[in-house]
Amino acid sequence: MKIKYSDFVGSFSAVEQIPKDQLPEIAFAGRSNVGKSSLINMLLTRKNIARTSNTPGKTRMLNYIRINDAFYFVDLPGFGFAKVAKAEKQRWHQLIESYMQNSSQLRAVVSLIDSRHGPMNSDIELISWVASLEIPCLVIATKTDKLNRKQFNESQQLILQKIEQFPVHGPLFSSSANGQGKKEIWQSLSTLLEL
Ligand SMILES: Nc1nc2c(ncn2[C@@H]2O[C@H](COP(=O)(O)OP(=O)(O)OP(=O)(O)O)[C@@H](O)[C@H]2O)c(=O)[nH]1
Ligand SMILES: [Mg+2]
Repeated sequence: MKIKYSDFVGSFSAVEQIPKDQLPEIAFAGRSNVGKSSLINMLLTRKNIARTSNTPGKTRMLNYIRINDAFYFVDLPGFGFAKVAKAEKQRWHQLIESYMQNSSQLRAVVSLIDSRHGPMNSDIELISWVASLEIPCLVIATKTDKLNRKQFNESQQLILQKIEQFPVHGPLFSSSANGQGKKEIWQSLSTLLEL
């Protein structure tokens, strides 16, 4: 897919506020710090259109990025990070849940997993829940630049084993540091967006 332009549209803390122009949406979900915002930047060849941080908990709202005036990427808050206050975590969780249940334009959820750790319980919960909503799901394992070949093979085996029971696409593997996976991910997203 050729990216002509991408614009940051806004951050929304309630589903009632999200854009209503009927463009299809792809949402990026996963644990805090897994690399959701970094992957969006990598895919769009932008430095910081989705804001990233070393400190988990950077993304706190539904962040909308419009691409080619044709579709949106939605950068979601992360889950599972211990240092965020419990009430705040609950609020993010509810926001993600209500978004996934109510956005009529959501075409697929990209479930990001850290390739060094494999799927955690919270990742499996998300995948299973997205499947129960009958929303297509693409699994992407991030940060492959941190693995050697042996670790990469092990990671691939482990992820395949843990997700095979779910009706998901992937796993694909990515590195926002060296661009690995960009082409394959765009191919998969284009299919999911029917573009
Ligand atoms: N080496 C390496 N580092 C990465 C990669 N992707 C993300 N990071 C780093 O991981 C940290 C977290 O990245 P973010 O993209 O902000 O993670 P996030 O999932 O959006 O986090 P929250 O918004 O807090 O939920 C940053 O320090 C990134 O530079 C990758 O592919 N390789
Ligand atoms: Mg983020």
